[in-house]
Amino acid sequence: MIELFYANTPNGRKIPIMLEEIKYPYKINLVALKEGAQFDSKFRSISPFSKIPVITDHENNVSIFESGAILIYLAEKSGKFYDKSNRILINQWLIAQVAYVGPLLGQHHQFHHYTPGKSQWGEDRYFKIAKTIYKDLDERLEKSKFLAGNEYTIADIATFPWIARHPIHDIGLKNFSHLSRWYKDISEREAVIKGYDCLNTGEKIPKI
Ligand SMILES: N[C@@H](CCC(=O)N[C@@H](CS)C(=O)NCC(=O)O)C(=O)O
Repeated sequence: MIELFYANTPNGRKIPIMLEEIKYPYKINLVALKEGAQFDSKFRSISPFSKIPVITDHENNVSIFESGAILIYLAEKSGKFYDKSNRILINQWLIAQVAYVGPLLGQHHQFHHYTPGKSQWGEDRYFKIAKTIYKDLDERLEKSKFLAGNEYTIADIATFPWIARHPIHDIGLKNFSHLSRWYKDISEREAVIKGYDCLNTGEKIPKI
């Protein structure tokens, strides 16, 4: 049994999607971020930066923080979505997501969506970067079916929930035909639909 410490944010959603894809049973512990539950000392003992997601794998008696590390752990354990012969490429696209795509789109969320009017500089800067990320992903997906080649991998699982925030990005996903094709394909996967709504609240993946 995997215990998942979760909130329904883009980083959070990566993990139930992966768990559904590999068909592992899991139990969700909701971490109420708005109420500051991430700063609880018990939670901090498994998450030193006070962030979700975290998993505890009771079979191996191990807890793992950082979404990329969790995806790699689950991929190695299940033998899925992390083909040994393609790891150089998968690692690049996975690390690009956790180190660049996520954090920078996250800043765009903050300045453009959550605190508009606070800083024109911040709004302009991260809007421009977010548009560049869309363009660069689109260019990649023109050449490649999935981010790391022909197969769906943990790099796609990591990136998808960030693009699923496209309605608040105001960039126009539909204008990026290759990124849209990739998004639509992934959003129709049964495991992705289930993992996205892992709290069973009827939440739907935003359409293009
Ligand atoms: N690099 C981390 C980022 C995790 C992260 O930023 N989680 C956010 C939610 S998406 C969080 O827990 N925020 C709570 C806080 O900052 O207090 C990962 O990929 O797991």
